[in-house]
Amino acid sequence: MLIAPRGRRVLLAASAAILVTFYFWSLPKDAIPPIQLDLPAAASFPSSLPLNEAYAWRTLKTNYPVSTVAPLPTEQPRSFPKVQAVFTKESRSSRQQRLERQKAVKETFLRSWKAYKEHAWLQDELKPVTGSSHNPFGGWAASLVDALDTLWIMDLKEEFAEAVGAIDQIDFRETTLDEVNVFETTIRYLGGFLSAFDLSQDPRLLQKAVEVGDMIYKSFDTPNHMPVMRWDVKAAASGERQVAKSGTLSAEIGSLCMELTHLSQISGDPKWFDAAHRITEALAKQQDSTELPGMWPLVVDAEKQTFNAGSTFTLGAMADSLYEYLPKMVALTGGQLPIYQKMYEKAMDVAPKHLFYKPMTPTNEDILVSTAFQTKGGSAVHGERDTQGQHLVCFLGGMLALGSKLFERRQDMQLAEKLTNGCIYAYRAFPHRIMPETWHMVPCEPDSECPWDENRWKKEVLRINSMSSDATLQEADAIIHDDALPQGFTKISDRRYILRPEAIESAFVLYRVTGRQSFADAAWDMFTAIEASTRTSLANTAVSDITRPGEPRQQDSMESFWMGETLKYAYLAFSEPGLISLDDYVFNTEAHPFRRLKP
Ligand code: DMJ
Repeated sequence: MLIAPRGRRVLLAASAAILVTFYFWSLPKDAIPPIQLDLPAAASFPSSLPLNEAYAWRTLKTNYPVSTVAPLPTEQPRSFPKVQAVFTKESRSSRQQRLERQKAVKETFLRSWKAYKEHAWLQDELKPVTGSSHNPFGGWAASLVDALDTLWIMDLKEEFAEAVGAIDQIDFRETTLDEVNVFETTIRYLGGFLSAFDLSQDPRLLQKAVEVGDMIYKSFDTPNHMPVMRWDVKAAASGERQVAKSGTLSAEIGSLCMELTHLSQISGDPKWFDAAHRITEALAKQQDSTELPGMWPLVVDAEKQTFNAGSTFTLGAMADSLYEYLPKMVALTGGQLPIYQKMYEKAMDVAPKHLFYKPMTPTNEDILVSTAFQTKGGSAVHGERDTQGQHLVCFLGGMLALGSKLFERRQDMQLAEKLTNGCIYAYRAFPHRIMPETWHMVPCEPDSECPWDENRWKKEVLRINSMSSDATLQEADAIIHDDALPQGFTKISDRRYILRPEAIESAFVLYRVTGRQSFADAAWDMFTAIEASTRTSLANTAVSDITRPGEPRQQDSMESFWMGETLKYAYLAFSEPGLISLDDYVFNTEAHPFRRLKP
């Protein structure tokens, strides 16, 4: 069949693209010459970094070049008030108890690490029941990369050396996925390499950080330079034009700044900082014009760069780390970018009033829960606060404690304690002493003493479970019984516990910030409860229902944050306070500590 000239050109171009793509994705690993890095001394960042210009993600043609690249700020970093409490000398017995606890966490970590090594080496995750593996994060060894800095911090230097020795087998030019999550790739992989580099100064880690950074940078190659967060990586690799997505989660697009800025700080190449800073500027510009001014909606439109249209507001799932990164960016950059403090203070001036509630409890606990807020008719005036609490939002106490110290917002310290105590309370309320993913409680009436009222609890159980208005309290009793609701809880919408870190994270931060032993004890209670309910013959697993007595059903899943976050925070809660001091380091949302820029 004759092919018309234009058709033939298209066909030729298509075949060429396929060939290039095939070549690109099948390049042997040793085709990339090793990078010779001329690394700086630990205390300073270099002004330039020799790079492997031949690296595939770097050599791809840019479809939408940026006209100017914002330079990294050059202002002298400033000092901030101390974040950590002054710890007094501990007694012999407390020291002994602390070290025993620390040892127990390390043993749990080592079991998981050894099982990963034996059954899932270089895969993303171990399946801790069957001893198999799977690759939901690209197949780039997510668990290994996420755990690198934990190995270093736990002084497992041999294991660390072995793991770093294996990273040259990770190839970001190949993947098992069609769609890559740019946020997860950034916080787990880029965050993991950067932190391990900060701690060890091993150049191979920086080389890897640059490789994954180059891949991530390609996701910003769109007409408005906003990233494609759920990314067709193969289309991008073949040179196809791409646009950012209209439905983008605010947490995903809003929390790339720490990792990309730190990569620029270390490498001296400002392109990553520039890419992230464009997002920050757009968020800052629209912060006051949302339906709840000061906060951003849960879902934003990255294609049109509209960050102020939407009616759901939360500090929890899907928005969380957008807020978390605001004070953390200030800590990371030594205050070189005051925009982050402004954004944070505006958001935290608004959030407590609309999102926090005190739940009614039988013991009238002075605790808080953070939930979501829904605006009505385009404004917050007739908006409605939800009642859902979540495990994911338990990071919040730690964030508020950090912000309170950095910016001398004394009122926030109380909120930080009450929110953290809310999470500790919820852990202790359930039979396995672990909080499930999501649940509901009864909010106290504003300005009331909030004494325990059994009937009010039961009526709320009926309401939230959509029972008819004439349903009886006996019917509420039946729901409470069937759904195994602890007193004060009205519904459990997601009964899983999937080895998440957030509650132990805030207990750790509050311990370091206040110096109060009760927070370290709470971290210990959480750790022992988790260990008891999730241990398998190999490692630890997510469980499908943590809310009923009896052995929880195992889900055969161990996400990389178990070794990357949960066990790291647990270990640090029982370490000398100088180990990864919050005055020297700031954690990304995947618990990877980055060195803070200091005067
Ligand atoms: C982690 O991957 C990160 O903390 C992220 O911000 C959300 N939560 C998970 C762990 O629960």
